[in-house]
Amino acid sequence: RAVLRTELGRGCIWVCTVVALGPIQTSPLLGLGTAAYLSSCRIMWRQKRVPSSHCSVCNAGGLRGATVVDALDTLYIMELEEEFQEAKTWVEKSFDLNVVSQLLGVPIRITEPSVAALVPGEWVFKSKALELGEKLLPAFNTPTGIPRGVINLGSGMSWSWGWASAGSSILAEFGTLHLEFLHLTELSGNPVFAEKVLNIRKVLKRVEKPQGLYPNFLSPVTGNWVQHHVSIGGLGDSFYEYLIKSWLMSDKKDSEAKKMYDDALEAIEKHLVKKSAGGLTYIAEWRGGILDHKMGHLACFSGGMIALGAEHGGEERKQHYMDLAAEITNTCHESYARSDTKLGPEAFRFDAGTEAMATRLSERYYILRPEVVESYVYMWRLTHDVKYRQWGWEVVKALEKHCRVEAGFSGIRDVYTTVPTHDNMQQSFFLAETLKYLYLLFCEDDVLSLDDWVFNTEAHPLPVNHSNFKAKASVQ
Ligand code: DMJ
Repeated sequence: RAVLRTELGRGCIWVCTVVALGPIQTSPLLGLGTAAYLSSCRIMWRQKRVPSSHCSVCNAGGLRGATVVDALDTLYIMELEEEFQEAKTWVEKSFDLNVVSQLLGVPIRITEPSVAALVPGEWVFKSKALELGEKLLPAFNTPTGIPRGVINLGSGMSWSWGWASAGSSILAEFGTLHLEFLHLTELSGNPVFAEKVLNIRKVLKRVEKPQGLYPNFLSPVTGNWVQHHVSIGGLGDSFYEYLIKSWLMSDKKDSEAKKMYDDALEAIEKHLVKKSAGGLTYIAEWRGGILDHKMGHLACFSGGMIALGAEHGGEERKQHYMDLAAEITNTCHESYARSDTKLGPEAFRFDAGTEAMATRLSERYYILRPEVVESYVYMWRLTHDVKYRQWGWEVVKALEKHCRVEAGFSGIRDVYTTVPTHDNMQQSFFLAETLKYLYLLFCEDDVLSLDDWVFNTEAHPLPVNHSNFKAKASVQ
């Protein structure tokens, strides 16, 4: 490992090495992150330019430098000390929070709470996190307390996405604040953050749910659904993830979150989970009662989520959900295995004889997304079935072969051709999530143990909270 770090420290790119895939003791994979980090972020900071041919996205969710911020804890976990210190200095001196920002994109990417937890002495991260938390609060000033999707962090003005029907807020956005905001209350002792997200939960509990399902669009004015599109992929995904993770982060005290998760999963299984003619289990989307037999790459996180929730059910229930999690993860692996690049498309379908492949040109791209390897990590940690490491290693090889570019890693426009065209974007979640999950897949289980840490939807670890957070919030 030390050798690898030295190599990586010299700017060596991607160390392809023979990895013994079998035993749990397999040495940690390697600091994959440095390739992306060194070439993209250093180019951006030091030379003050991003090569146009291999542009790295250092902005996300409206934040300049999102890649740097998003990568912080990955650098720390990979023990890349020099890079971590460099990134920390940048956060301290140059990270500007006064920008127009996406409500979801910001808190999930801000690694400060994670880093503050990982490195308790690093208070620069704590103060930045709290500053950001304060700046997000005006978005909650709506009749229901459901925040709007976009906010100017400088002025405090907020508004809904232009594309969201009838000024609605998005389930995966306002439903993906819970972990971060509770942690902000923990960090600051200020109950206001917990109050805001507990109020969101209250609104969601109260509103009638069609067939027990949660549609993706809710009015922040009336607190009613605006249209009936249900998806465990884009627009809905992380809301479900945060229910089960809220329970885990509360050290299993937050039984309300667990109940909401259990009920939601039961409705999803009843109405959306299907099996293809070829025997692949998938989760369809639902549009006012009509099923769309499509699964997005984003929905592939659900294998890991269901496995994580299954760990805590009774024996029979646990086995049932572990089987479901394994089947969904297998389907997502099939979407990779059936492509020429061995990387998966943005969405794949199960209709007209198609199984786990994209049928539309517009769905053939891969933008370095993490969800499939995310599920491999949870499945590996919870079953120790070696196939999950083998599948992860297939991804490592495919990334190296098809996505590696001069300045880091790039998405590709078509996974079904072996001469793919690069999109010249390195999304910030590639460092935050994809590389971190690949790294953890080959680590021992006690590196960020699932007993002690909960990963937020951007793979930033937050500590399991052993105190009773609800006592700190005054919401009835
Ligand atoms: C990440 O930014 C987060 O995981 C988010 O919840 C949705 N997915 C992207 C990466 O694909």
